[in-house]
Formats: sequence, C-alpha cells, structure tokens
Amino acid sequence: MSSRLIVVSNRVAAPDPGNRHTAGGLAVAVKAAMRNRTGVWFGWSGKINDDPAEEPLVQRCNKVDYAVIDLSEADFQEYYNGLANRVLWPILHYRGDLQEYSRADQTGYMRVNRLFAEKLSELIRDDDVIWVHDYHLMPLARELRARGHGNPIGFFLHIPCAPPDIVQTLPHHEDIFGALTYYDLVGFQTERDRDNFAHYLTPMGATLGRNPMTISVDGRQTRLGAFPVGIETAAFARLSRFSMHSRCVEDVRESLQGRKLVIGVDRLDYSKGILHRINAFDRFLDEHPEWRSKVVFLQITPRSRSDIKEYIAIEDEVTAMVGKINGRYGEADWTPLRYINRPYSRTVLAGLYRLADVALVTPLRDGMNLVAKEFVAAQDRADPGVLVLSEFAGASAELDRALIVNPHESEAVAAALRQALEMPLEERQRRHDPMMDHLLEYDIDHWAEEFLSALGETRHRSGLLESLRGLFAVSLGG
Ligand code: ADQ
Repeated sequence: MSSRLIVVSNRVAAPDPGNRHTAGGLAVAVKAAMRNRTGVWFGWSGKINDDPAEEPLVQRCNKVDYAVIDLSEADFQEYYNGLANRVLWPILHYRGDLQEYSRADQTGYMRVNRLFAEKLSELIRDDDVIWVHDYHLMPLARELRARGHGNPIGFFLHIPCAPPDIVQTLPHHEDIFGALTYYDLVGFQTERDRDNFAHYLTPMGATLGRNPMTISVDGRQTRLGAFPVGIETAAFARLSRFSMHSRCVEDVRESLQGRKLVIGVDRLDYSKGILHRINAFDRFLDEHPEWRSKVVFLQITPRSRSDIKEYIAIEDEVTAMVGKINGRYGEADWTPLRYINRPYSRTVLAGLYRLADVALVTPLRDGMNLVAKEFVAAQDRADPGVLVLSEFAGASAELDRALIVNPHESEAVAAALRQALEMPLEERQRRHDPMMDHLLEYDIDHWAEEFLSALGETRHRSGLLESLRGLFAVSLGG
C-alpha cells in the first residue's frame, strides 16, 4: 500500500529517550507495525495542559510524523481515568461489576473523541489509510465521517470483547459500541472476541454476512475479523541471546546460585491475576517442601493507573501477600519471591525471560498477552523453558502447547508449576518448537499486513457495491 498510514491511539510512543521503557502492549505492537512505514502517529502527548496549543505538536523521525496534543485536567479525568479506565476497561475484561459509570465521564469521553477528530482532520489527506487503536477511541470514525472524511478507516481492539450481556451493562452502550459500525473494518484479537461483538450487534438490527464476516447497519457495511497480534519474533530471539551476557542478567543469574527461576511480568492490573498467581505459588511451596530453597519466583510488575482505587487496593494486597510468603518460607539465604515494581528495558527483559525456567502468565482475562509470546521467543531451542498460560489469555488460542491452566484454580496452577519445573528436556522441546515456528510465521509484520490488506479489501468491496448501486439503482445489503 503506497498511501500514508495514519495510526491513532490514546498515547503515542514518540521517539524520546524517556520513553524507552514503555510498559504497555499497544505501544510495543504499534511501534513495531509503524517501522518501515510512512505516515503519522497521532494521539495524546501524555501531558495535561488547561491551555493547550491549537495545533498538534509534530516531531518527525524515520518517515513517521509523531503528532501529539495535550489534554485538559477535565479531559484526563473524564475521558481517560473515567470512562476509558474505570468503565470500558473493566466491562471489556468481563468485570461489569467494577465499572464506576458517570454521565459526566461519558460526555468527557465523547468530547475528547471530537477533539481528536477535529485536530486529526487537518492532517488527513484523501488517500490516507487510517488505523485507530483501542477502546479509548471507539467513536472516532463517526466523528471523522461527520467531518466528511471518506478514507478507509479501521479499528483494532487490543483488549477482549466481553459477551453482549456484559457489554449491555454500560449505560447508553449503543452510542459507544454502536459507533464501531462507522469503521470499514473492526479487528479483534480472537474469534471469540469477534463473535461476541457480532452477537451484540445482531439483536440491534444489524445484518450478518459470512466469509468474510460483515455486518450491515443503516446502509453502512463493516467487516469484522480476528487478527491476533504478534511480536517481532526473530528480533526478540536475537535480543535475548545477546542480552544473556549483559551485566544485569549475569548478576541475576549469579544471585540465583543454581536455583530454578520462575518469572512473571505484568503491569499491575487486576485483570492480570497477580494475586491468584502468588496464592498458587504459596500453595506450591506448601505442598512441595522439597522445592523450598530450590526455586525463586521473580515477579516484575510496573505500576499503572495508580490513581484508580482498584489499582491501589490490588497493590496493597499483592505487597501484603508477598511479605507473608517470604516471611513464612524464606531463609536467611533464600527469598522465595522477589517482587519488583520498576520497568526494565526490553533488552534486560529479553535476557531475563531466557534465563527463566518457567513463565507464569496467568491473567484472569487478557486480549492477547505479549509477555507469553515474548517468553517463548526468548527461549534457547536446545534447552527451552516452559510456559504456564491462562486459558483466558487470547494467546492461548495460538500457544496451545503451553501448560494451559484456569488461573482461578490454585491447585491446578501449583500442579502445572511443578510439572513445568520437572519437565524433561525432550518434552520441553516438543512443546516449544511448534510454538516458536508459529510465532516466527505469525509475527508483528504479519499482523499489520493482514489487517491493512483486509482494510484495503473492504474498500474494493464497497467500491464495487457503490458501482453496482449506481448501475442498477437498487438498494443492496442494507
Ligand atoms: P498490556 O495489557 O499492556 O497490553 P501485554 O500484552 O502483556 O499487556 O503487553 C505488555 C508489554 O509491556 C510487553 O511487551 C512487556 O514486555 C512490556 N512490559 C511489561 N512489564 C514490563 C517492565 N517491567 N518493563 C518493561 N516492559 C514491560 C494490551 C492488552 C493485551 C495485548 C496488548 C497488545 O491488554 O492483551 O496483548 O495490548 O495488543
């Protein structure tokens, strides 16, 4: 595709040295997808400013214009902290019970989407392809269409899509979720997410078409698809080989004194199941005293969204539980659980994954979970570690040779941990090899290409439909 690609997301990972340790899957994925493409990445600067500049601030780097705008304090509270993170995030992660809805927040959410459309509008050229990311910006296409932009516009949801019963707990849900029908293509991480959305729309009068799945509402046609996000597999594998010899990773290896290493890497978020996982580790040490002193669990958990009450509560609970386990089982020369809140560079993370014997990736619900894929990519094929993976992570649809667990059952997670630690080399290789081959083929480039070529096809199809309409002057497909 030779036209420019305009990517829109809440935050923009602008090329600034302070951004090197970005801990967030969307930034990691979009950054990789933008590499070698010409275009614009538009979004919020991350700064709060009650007197924001009229024009977006644009910084050019490697054929990409990073264009950012500031938000006011009210925008930040209502749109970002409010509707996006206190309402849409829990609902889409199947936790409708945790939402803290307010009309003011919904108004703020709509206002910021209009602001994004207004500022972006000035940058759009007729032949640009627009790709909008994630739940912060669901109504953006409607706003852009209202400003006369007929460009192909696609949307990708990085997080899960809950079933209709849960989505409908959002007051005025049609206004937000229904707005997705203004996109040409709406992409999800898995077929389950895509089907949940289709089931949500059909009772609202949408007509469903198959192969490819499309929905028609009020004369608009939207294609729906599953596009599991990948990683830069080959590059990450190289990075992990190189990083094994870095000072930091060497120091960790030495500190283990021959003990096995179990690793967990997650933003501090209730959806990641950190507390359940730590409970399972407690059970494992309790039931298998023979493993005490022989294993270290390193949980790396950068804080996120620290001004939301659920996040503060979970931080307190996790810290208390870590203290309890270390107090109960620890020895003067052995700390069973090392719990760390700082972000690390991707280089160090890659080396730590490779050093680890087991990764516990046990979210209660996750769109995909890139950590699972990064762990597999970082392993030495000749002596790979074992992935223990929640059945509720989108990644479990692809990484089916992992030890798949229900994170709610601490007995099962503890048993899987033991199985992983004791797994013979031949079985570890038998499980790891096909997963690695899969990740090499379905990497981040494949993801971006599949999505963008599907978006291109929607245009051909609707172009054809338009011509047919013109030719026969009849109404086709709703
Ligand atoms: P996240 O919820 O942020 O992403 P995830 O997919 O696991 O979750 O991605 C986290 C990323 O941050 C990984 O690339 C990881 O390496 C990095 N990271 C985590 N901890 C770090 C640390 N301490 N230091 C540095 N980097 C760290 C959202 C959705 C996911 C979906 C992604 C991508 O919630 O389900 O997989 O987007 O679509």
